[in-house]
Amino acid sequence: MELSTTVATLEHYINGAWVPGDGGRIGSTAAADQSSILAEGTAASTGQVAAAFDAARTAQKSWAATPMAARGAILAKAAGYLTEHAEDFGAELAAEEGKTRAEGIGEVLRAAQILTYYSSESERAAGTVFQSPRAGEQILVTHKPLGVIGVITPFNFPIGIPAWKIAPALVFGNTVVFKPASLVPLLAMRLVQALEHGGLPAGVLNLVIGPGALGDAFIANEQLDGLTFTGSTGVGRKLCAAGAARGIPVQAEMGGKNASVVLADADLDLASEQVLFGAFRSTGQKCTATSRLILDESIADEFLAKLTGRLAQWVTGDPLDPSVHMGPLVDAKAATSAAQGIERSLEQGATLNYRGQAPDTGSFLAPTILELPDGEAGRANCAWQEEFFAPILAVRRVNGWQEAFEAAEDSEFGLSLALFTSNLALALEAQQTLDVGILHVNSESAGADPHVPFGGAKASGYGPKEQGAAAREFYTHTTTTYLRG
Ligand code: UN1
Repeated sequence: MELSTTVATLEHYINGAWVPGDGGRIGSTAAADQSSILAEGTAASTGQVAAAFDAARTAQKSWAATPMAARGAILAKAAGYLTEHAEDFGAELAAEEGKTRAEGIGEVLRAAQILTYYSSESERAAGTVFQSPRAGEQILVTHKPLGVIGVITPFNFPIGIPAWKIAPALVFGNTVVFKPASLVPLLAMRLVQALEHGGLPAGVLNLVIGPGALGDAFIANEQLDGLTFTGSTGVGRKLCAAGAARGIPVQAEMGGKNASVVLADADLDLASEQVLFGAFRSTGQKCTATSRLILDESIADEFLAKLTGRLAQWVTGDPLDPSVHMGPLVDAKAATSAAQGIERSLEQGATLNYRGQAPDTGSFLAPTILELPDGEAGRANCAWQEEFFAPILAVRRVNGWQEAFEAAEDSEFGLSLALFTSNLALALEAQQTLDVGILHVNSESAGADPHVPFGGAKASGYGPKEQGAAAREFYTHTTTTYLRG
């Protein structure tokens, strides 16, 4: 199947109608060539953001009064629509964002799976009854929607992350105003179309597309009852502070600088495969990607030989070509900034362990492994400390698990950690002592199942975790009722 050559029209979805924006011209181009226009239109104005919030407010009461099972049924129908269109939407996603077609299709199916999960959540959600210390009384804890939720999402999972925020928001009775990353508006439209197809009433979900500055209009809008955000730590912290100042909850999923730790007793074939996937799938553009590699000195050379041997088989190129393993970065700006990161790291004493092949055009970057010097110089290297969001892996060598764990903790971030060992006691030690939100033992650092909590520690996360039953904590608040007959 080839990608359609028609240029999609970008429109906003406000109060159940698709409308052009009142703002300036916007569009999206193919990540790979930075020139083929995939979608174009006009940005939403701040007035349209306000109209979207008003529509969400008006729709909220009757949406909350709609039986949860009926809300769930809409999500289930939307999931079916996405599954049916997974091939087409997945190819669009790959073209717009730069991940491979297989990864794009996988992400559309993942969004469908998330909608299905939250549809079924509508049959499970319950409150709690407590015993009372007083005779003739029961204490009930019931959950109510927060109200109107703002959803602000990044470019790297253009449908997966919106699905995992919007689905729980809706099923728990909230209405939504959604602003996707302006680089990838097409898949945001596809998700909204799927939910519209599912039968969502007008005003329940509103989509506004435009520059990052529209986010300021979200946090300032007086109808906003809660905001969920995924993106950089800098923007996330600003939003958290602004939310706290006006007394509304903000859930922020922010940066990562995730380590893979390979200990002396690890299965090196398995570990080298999983580190390859963790570091280089989706061109390293995941907050859960492996960007730090900690190797026990005794196996370091052997491990690196296995990893670079695998990497040498990888083809970087057109994301729509089925023989390609890694596509471009999302745009030329991202590629330039990552290439500058490599240069700075080399200037700070890193050595180039491996650099693969990639097309020599704007948004591509060859997979790169940097080996960092011992001691303080390695710790301080920018490739160890900064999130590049690119296919760049920084390596340090250590002696023994204590040094390895210390190195893993040496980051302001605490999202995900992959530990490769055959020693169960060390896996449990990591679980008990390392400050990360997600621990993978003998599997890659990326990935998240819809039914389990997702989120990080330290600078990686703020507020309740996402996904699974954890999502209810953010999207609802509780009333505790002391009930006497
Ligand atoms: C994954 O690892 O499959 O922005 C999901 C991100 C994360 C999602 C990671 N919020 O990359």
